[in-house]
Amino acid sequence: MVTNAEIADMLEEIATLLAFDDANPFRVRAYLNGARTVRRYGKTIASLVADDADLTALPTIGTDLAALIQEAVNTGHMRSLDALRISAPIPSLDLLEVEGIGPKKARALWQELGVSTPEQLHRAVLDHKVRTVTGFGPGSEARLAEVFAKQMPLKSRRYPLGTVMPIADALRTYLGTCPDISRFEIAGSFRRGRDTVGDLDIVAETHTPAAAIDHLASWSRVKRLVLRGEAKATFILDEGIQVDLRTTETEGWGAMLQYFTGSKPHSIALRVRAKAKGLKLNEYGVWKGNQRVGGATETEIYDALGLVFIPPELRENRGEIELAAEDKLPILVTRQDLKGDLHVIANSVRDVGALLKAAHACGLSYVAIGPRIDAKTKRKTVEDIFREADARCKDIPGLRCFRLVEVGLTKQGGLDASDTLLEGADLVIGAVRDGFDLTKAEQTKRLVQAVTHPRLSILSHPTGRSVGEREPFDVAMAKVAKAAAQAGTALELSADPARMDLTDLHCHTAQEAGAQISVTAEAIRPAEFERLTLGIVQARRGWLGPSDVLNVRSAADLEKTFRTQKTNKTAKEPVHAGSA
Ligand code: DGT
Ligand code: CA
Ligand code: CA
Repeated sequence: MVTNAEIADMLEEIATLLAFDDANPFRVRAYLNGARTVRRYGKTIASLVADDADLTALPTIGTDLAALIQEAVNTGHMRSLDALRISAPIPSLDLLEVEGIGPKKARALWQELGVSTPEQLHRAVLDHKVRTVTGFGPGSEARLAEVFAKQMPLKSRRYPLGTVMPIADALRTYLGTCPDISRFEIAGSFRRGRDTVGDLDIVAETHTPAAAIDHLASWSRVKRLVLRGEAKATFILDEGIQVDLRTTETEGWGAMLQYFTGSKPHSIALRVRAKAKGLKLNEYGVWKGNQRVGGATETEIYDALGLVFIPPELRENRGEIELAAEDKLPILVTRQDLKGDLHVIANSVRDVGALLKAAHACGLSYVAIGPRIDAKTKRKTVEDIFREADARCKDIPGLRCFRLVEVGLTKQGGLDASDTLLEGADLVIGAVRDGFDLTKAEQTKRLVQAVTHPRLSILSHPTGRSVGEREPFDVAMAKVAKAAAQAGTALELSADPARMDLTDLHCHTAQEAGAQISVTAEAIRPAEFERLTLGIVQARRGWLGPSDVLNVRSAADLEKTFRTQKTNKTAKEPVHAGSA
């Protein structure tokens, strides 16, 4: 299926290629606006097309763009883009990936040197050929040499946020001991809370940049210093992860932090906005002519651009800038909002006590706890765990325990366990454990069937994702979420760093369909409740507010909900029964 992002990329590429061709700027803008609409549209455009919806009803989408989008959904291509690629004044857009190369420079490099890829450009820089090209000189050639030197340890992999967290903590502790650094922040995708990060980007406030760089260079966990400039440096840590350090003066702290936090698309959109206001935004501040009108804090930057402060998790150019202009940003859920965790796994009586203590110690006032059930699970095991949970819970004032069983789903979306195993459970969680290779249609049908099952309270691992190993499978999430909302079943966001399922975008889709999300640490060991912070960050990236999250609700409220599900739902026909 063609995703919104892919369609938006195609439209953007058309805009870029047209810009190369000196096309009418209004035409270029029309494609860019269309791309933005598609990118930040909450539902899958492909499903709109499948439903024969009128795309021109969307803002900024006229008949031409609608036809292109339809073509992309139906064929995976836009023929006019293919044609542009052939006729464009440069053979590819790859050069634009190089820092400092825009359309004009890329065209000059192609026309005057025949250079069209970053590799060819690197060679031309080393041969000192670039300084002769229109728009370049020895200075810009040297800057490019620096860019390539920095890119040498190519970011070959991305690291799950959960893996990076302890490294980041150690780094923070170490930087905290540096007398030359008055303040610092880990910026980049880490600060935006992406579930994987390519590297760590540190912004450090200092009056003595060289000393700050020396300090980090002498950290025991730094394997080597890759690049050193006056105000910045790049390191590789023992784990292989890259660290970029940028230093700043106090007056420019906010500007540098904003710049280095990104995302790039967010920052580019801010720059366009600055320009429209007769201002200029760069990593040193917001400027009116030669005068700096903002830069000490991020709030100052956003304020100068007529925006309220935008939380880092939202900075992806998915519509947050437009909302910030109207002071209509969503209120985002916080860790403090969470009152409980509804998916705590105890597979044996032994595990129960420590898990309950840990849950209470980290401020939760309720948990749902119980075993993962499979074909070998005995009724007695489940009963023993339930009894233990009831008994231990009584010893912890202020903690309420729900009895939980986690069962697998069949490929048809039924529960893969006998009814007797579910007896006595306050809630049943259905987990996708297999069947990752079903077609999109089969998967959608399966999950719709599952969420409408009378006994199901929460759907776990809704897209079968495994971070870095298995992409979320293809499923019409909007449909599943809508069915879940109707049936009163929640979808889960597991903060297990290896899962992080639902993704941020899927959370947003679920929210728009009106479904509740259960944010869980999926703890099986006491220390794992800490993961809830990772889950909250991802929920915020999905624009979720307190009212979208099931375990923000009180224990009393949930008790009522689960009781109704247990009684009513058993009697009620599932909404889509018989369609399997
Ligand atoms: P990552 O490391 O791949 O997970 O993603 P980021 O977002 O951390 O990207 P990174 O480390 O390449 O750069 C850190 C931030 O610096 C990025 O979010 C925005 C800013 N930045 C980097 N390159 C550019 C650029 O060419 N233009 C602009 N406007 N900002 C840039
Ligand atoms: Ca980064
Ligand atoms: Ca970086």
